[in-house]
This record gives sequence, structure tokens and C-alpha cells, in this order.
Amino acid sequence: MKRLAIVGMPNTGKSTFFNRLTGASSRVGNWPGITVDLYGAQLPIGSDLAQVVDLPGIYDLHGFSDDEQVVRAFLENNPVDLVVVVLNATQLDHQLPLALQIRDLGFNTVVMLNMADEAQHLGIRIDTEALARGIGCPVVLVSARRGSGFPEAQQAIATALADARPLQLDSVRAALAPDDRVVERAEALVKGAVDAPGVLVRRTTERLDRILLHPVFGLPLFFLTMFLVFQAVYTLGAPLQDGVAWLLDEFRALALKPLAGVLPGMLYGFLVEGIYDGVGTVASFVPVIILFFFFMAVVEDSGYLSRAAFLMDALMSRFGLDGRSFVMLLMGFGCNVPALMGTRVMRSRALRLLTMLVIPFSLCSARLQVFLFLTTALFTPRQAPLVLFALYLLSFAAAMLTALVAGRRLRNNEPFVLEMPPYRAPIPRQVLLRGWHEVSHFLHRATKFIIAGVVLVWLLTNFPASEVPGGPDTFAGMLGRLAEPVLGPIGIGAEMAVVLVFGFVAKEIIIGAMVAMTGLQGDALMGYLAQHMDWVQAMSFMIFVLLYTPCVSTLATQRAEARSWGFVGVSVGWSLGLAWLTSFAFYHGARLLGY
Ligand SMILES: Nc1nc2c(ncn2[C@@H]2O[C@H](COP(=O)(O)OP(=O)(O)OP(=O)(O)O)[C@@H](O)[C@H]2O)c(=O)[nH]1
Ligand SMILES: [Mg+2]
Repeated sequence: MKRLAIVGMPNTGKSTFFNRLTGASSRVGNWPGITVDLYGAQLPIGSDLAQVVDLPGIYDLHGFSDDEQVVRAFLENNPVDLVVVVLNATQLDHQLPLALQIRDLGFNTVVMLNMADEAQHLGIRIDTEALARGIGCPVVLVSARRGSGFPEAQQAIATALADARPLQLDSVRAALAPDDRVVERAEALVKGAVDAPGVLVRRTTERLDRILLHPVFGLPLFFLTMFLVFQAVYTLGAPLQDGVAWLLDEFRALALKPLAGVLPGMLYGFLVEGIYDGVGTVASFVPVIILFFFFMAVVEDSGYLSRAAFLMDALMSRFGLDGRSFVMLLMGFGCNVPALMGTRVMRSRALRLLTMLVIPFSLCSARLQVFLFLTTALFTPRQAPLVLFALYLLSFAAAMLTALVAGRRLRNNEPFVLEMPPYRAPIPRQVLLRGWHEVSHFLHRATKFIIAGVVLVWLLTNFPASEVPGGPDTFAGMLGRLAEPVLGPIGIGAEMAVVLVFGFVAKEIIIGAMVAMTGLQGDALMGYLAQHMDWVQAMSFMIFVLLYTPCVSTLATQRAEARSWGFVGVSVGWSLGLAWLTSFAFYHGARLLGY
């Protein structure tokens, strides 16, 4: 099978091009460093099938960051029939050298000048034929986003693949031509083939930046935006969540109830009150999570994320981190795993490790489920969003404290240069894809962890069968008693302690486990919680859940990215200790104040 690699600088639209070419759904976003790993798809070309690989962005082929090494390793370990170089047509002066380097290495090459729409808008005119002669390969002007020039691009790729000879290099670095010569050639080419106004005016972007990057109002505006996002997620999400819960209830009453007479009591309890209710309660949060990702996708795809990095850079550097670390923390609000992988764009290992140490404190969507449930159960509708916001602040504070403590060992001296991409309207397809991705992520986690967790908790609470289900002499009761001495002092009773033990694997299990344990669901479970915990205990529980340990997938990713178990050990030990101490301080502080 022929192999085709897509190479280019970060944020030039490689993944957008790849998606349009193959119909795949590689992640796209207006932030340099969205793709950090290989992503492949198959493409029928004529009677052949070609494998197309979307690669991370690289500034040059000498690069040292982990994502740049991914690209180099790919070119060194796989014969490649065609390299499609994607360049941003509005920045040819500094992007062309990469195309020349690739061509000089001897690769069969096609160059895509992407973002034709923006180039046209800015009044840039490009003589593609002159460029093609100069580089020595076909050059096509396209807009991967709008689709203009795309048939020509496909044609050029098919033709170039037809007489392809695969090339595999032993060492990309050794084969590279000296940089200054390449840069000189690129300059001469751009001079001859590109006609651009002296200064590029991006009116909308400049106007927006004057407000959003304002030295005084920029940061408050950013926090206000985030606050509104959370408020919106909460307000819009609650009825959606009720809707799903209602549907699940109806299905239960109409379709599952009749089973009660047929199945033996224990089996019915296991299937319906254990698995169905447990997984169903977790599933009712999926709409809220999708909504959350919808807003995050908008923030990411509009280009505001890069502004957030810029605004927070000064503050973050006091903690030994930088603007990119902040963006990774924000991404971690979705799920910690991709955020950890996103740190590959950092060259300094110290900075990368430090960022990977703080990311697990990001309040991910799995924890959000737990907090939505508990805040609804124990606080008034007016208080709930504020409590939630306070938890987000705590999540950030814990991350910063961690950076301060660990920063002594992991000192960063990598200068941070961030390119500000122009603002772009988010693409609906992209935003919808993110939503869909979340649903499949949930289903994946459901089959992997949630069902298993719920089943286990149900078994623990219902056995030995001679005991009263959920009673102190069941296995769950014994486990709770074991955890009691540790969790008692922070106000967490035996029942909830068992739930926390399972939360170690995945935080999504927590709510499902509560259902399996109490045999209650929805409003009934909320009522039960409100009777068995006061708000101080609930808050202490939530603080503990927020901080206590990254889930198993996060740990596995930390291990893979840092290539060290010691690092993972430090991360778990530190978060457990911090969680316990924070909950302890909160719990006893509140009690002392008379709550
Ligand atoms: N105006 C315009 N925007 C585009 C075009 N192609 C891509 N974009 C936008 O450019 C941004 C970056 O697109 P991606 O496809 O994620 O870029 P990438 O090169 O894969 O980026 P990394 O994976 O981070 O290296 C997104 O906001 C896209 O919507 C285009 O032809 N015109
Ligand atoms: Mg990409």
C-alpha cells in the first residue's frame, strides 16, 4: 500500500486538509500543537489504496520537542511514497524553507498553499507556477476549510502517487542541507513569486485583540468568559440531564419492570438496580459533558486559547510554568489524557514534567459529573454554580501550589514564543465532531470501567448473601470499616469511603457506585445523600474527589509520556496527601466556625 505523509508547520491546517482528503476526523483547532501523534486513514486513489498519515506540526526538521521527534521517527522508520507539505499561504516567507528542506531530502513532494481564502482576503497574490519551478514539485493553492482548489489538489496528489518511488531515510538530520542556504533560496523564491502588501492588516483580529488582550481588562474578561461558560453549561445542562434521566426512568418502568416477575429477585436486582441504574445515572450526565465540550471547542477553534496563553504567561511564569501550561490545564478540564499528550510541544523536559505534574488537578469532565450530582443534591440552585466555580478555582490553586513546590526541582529556562493565529469562526462540523467524540469516549469508558466498577460494588454490597444488603457485615461494609480511620477524620463515612476506593480507577464510577450501593437512583439518591451528609461533609468529599488521584488512564498516560514510574509515584503520593490535608483543613475549619 502506498504511504502519504502530511507535513507542515503547526496550525497550518494539516488536519483540516487530511480530514477533507480522507473523510476522517482528526482533531482540528486554532492552536499550534493540536495534533501531537500520528493519525492515519485510508484513501482510495484510482484502483489503489493509500495510507494517509496526519503528522504533528514541526517548525523545522532539526526540532527537539517530542512531537517533532515523532515526525522525524516516522520519516526514518517508514518508506514514504509522497510527502504533502501544507504551508500557510499568508506566511510563505517563513514557511517555504520547510518545503525546500523536504524536497531536498529527495522526497516525492506536493506542496499545498493552504488558507487561500485568508491570503486572498489580505491581498496576497501568489504565482504558483513560478513556485513550482523553484521548488521542483507541483504547488496547489487551496483552502482546506472552504474546499476551494481541492479538486486540483486531489489531482496533483493522484498524479504524484502514480509514479511514486518510496523513500526511507536512515537519518533525516544528517541529510539536511545547511539552513542558511535554504533560507536564502526561499527568500529569493518568495521575492519572485509572491506579491503581498507591505503590512498585512487583519482588521477583525486587531480590533478584537485590542479588547481581549487589553493589559488591564484582558484577564478579567477572560475569567468572566470562563465563568459564563460554566454558568451556561450548568443552566442549559440541568434540563437536558433531567430529560435523559426521565427517558431512562420511563424505559425502566415500561420495559424493565415487567422483568421483575420473571427473573429471580437477586438477578433482577443485579441487572436493573445494579447495572442499568448505575450506568444510566452516569449516562444522564453525557449531555452536560457534550455541552461543556461544545463551548470548549468554540474557545479553542476561535483562537481565544492562544490569547489565554498570552494573557496568563506572566502569571504562570512566576510559578515556573508558561502560557502553554495554562492552555494544557484548560484542555485538562475536558479530559486530562489529551492535555498530557499536548505537552509534547514543549522542548524543555523540566517544563514538560512540571506541566504533567499539575495537569491531573484539572477538574476533568468525569469529576464534573460527580460535582454536578452532589451540588444539585446538597445546595440550592443559586448556590450550586458558585460551589462549582469555587471547585474550579481550587483546582487551579492546587495546580499552582504543586508547581511552586515541584518547581524547585524542575526549573524551566525555555523561552516561550507564541504565534497568535488570527481569530477564526469555529466550524460547526468540527464542534459537532468534538461532541460526538465525547459520546464515544463515554461509551468506551462505560464498557471498560464503569460497568465493571458498578458490578463490583453491587457484589460487595450484596454479599455475603446472608447479610442485609448494604449492611455493616457485607463485604462493602467491611471495606468501609477499613477505610474509616483514614477518611473518618475528613468527614467521609464508611459508605462513601467504599465509593472512593472505586473512584481510584475512574471518577465516572463514583456516582454509579453510589447507585449500586444504596439501590437508589436519581432524586431518591439525592434525597438519601442530603439526609446522610451535611454540606460541610459533601464539600469535604468533593474536595477529596477533586484532588485525590488521577484516574488509571491518566496515570498510564503520565507513565508513557514521562517514561518513569517514579514520576507517577510522586504524582499519586502528592495528590493523595494534598487531598487529605485540604479536606481535613476544610472540614475542621468549617466545624470550628460552627457549621
Ligand atoms: N481560513 C482558513 N482557516 C483554515 C484553513 N484550513 C484550516 N484552517 C483553520 O486553521 C486552524 C488550524 O487547523 P488544523 O487543521 O488543526 O491545523 P494543523 O496544521 O493540523 O495544526 P497542528 O496539528 O496543531 O499542527 C483551524 O482553526 C482551522 O479551522 C483554510 O483553508 N482557511
Ligand atoms: Mg493537526
